Amino acid sequence: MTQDNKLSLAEKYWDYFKIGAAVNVNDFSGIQGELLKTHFNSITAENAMKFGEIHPEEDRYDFEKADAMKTFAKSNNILMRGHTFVWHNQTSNWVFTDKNGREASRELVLERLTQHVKIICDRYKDIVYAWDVVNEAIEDKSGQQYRETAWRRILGADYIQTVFEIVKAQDRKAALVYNDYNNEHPEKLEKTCHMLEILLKNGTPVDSVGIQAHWNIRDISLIDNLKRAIERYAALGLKIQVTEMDVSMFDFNDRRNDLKLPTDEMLELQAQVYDDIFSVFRQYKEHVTSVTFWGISDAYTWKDNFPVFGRKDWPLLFNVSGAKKAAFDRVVDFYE
Ligand code: 9MR
Repeated sequence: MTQDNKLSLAEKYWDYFKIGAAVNVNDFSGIQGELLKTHFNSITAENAMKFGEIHPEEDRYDFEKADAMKTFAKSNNILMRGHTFVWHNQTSNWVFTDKNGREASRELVLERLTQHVKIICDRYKDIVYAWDVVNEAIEDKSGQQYRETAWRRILGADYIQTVFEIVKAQDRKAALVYNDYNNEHPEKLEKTCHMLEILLKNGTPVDSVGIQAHWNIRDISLIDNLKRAIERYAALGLKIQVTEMDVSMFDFNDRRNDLKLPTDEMLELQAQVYDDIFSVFRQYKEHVTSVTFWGISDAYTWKDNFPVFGRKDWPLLFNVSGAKKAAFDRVVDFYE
């Protein structure tokens, strides 16, 4: 198969959904920058817009990185996803602490969150088309519905609805997303639908489910699970955004750390899995509105440090030199 070298992933998927990548500020030049400009029409800050990064102290915001992202996006016709407002990670303790060092009251945390959301929305809503409003609020442990977090403890059991309403009041246009990992797995899917049904029944302004899609090449249930999940979420009237996709070479429980390069068998299997996944996304294009990779090329991926610290992984469509992998060719090889 010959591929046009200039073929753009985002252009190929123009009539389907946006194609995004998670970025850091050093991605805007060199090979990563070229890949972004050619193949992507959406970016998500991998870290720069998380609460603790952009608002490290009560009276101090650090907009530098997020502003640089917005500038890059604007000059290249790219839109942004806003990631993320309410999460149990990467949120500074000051948010939950009062001036006497005690746990802050509900009223104080609400006031701080509202102010934070207002400032971020005012600054970025001209370019942000979707906000990850609440991230990873479902508990992984069997039989438990919600993750116990400071947000939930302080704001109360209906905090998710409250947070969506706060964001809606500041940005009436962007899609508001509930984002999580493994939410295509049967048990977490049930928990997520349970939560969403309650939210929708109560009139919560939630528009989309974010399926993070931290996947791997060995998961034989993936495609069935994915189809079922998309159908369930769509049946609730919600759109689906694929928010953090990568397809690791390693099963989650595989702690091997002896490979310098991916094997041919791995690369071929990865190409097949990506092919299958994108066929599903295309099949459900009425419901899927964006597909974001959690990185640009294998030159840098958070998977290099998770779940095995320092183990190289190769989960994306471009290799460590920025060249297209077999997976890329398969993802763009369709005529419909
Ligand atoms: O990729 C992010 C990594 O650089 C950070 O160290 C980590 C900190 O928690 O967060 C990673 O991104 C996460 C994302 O924000 C939410 N879903 C899971 C992602 C991978 O851990």
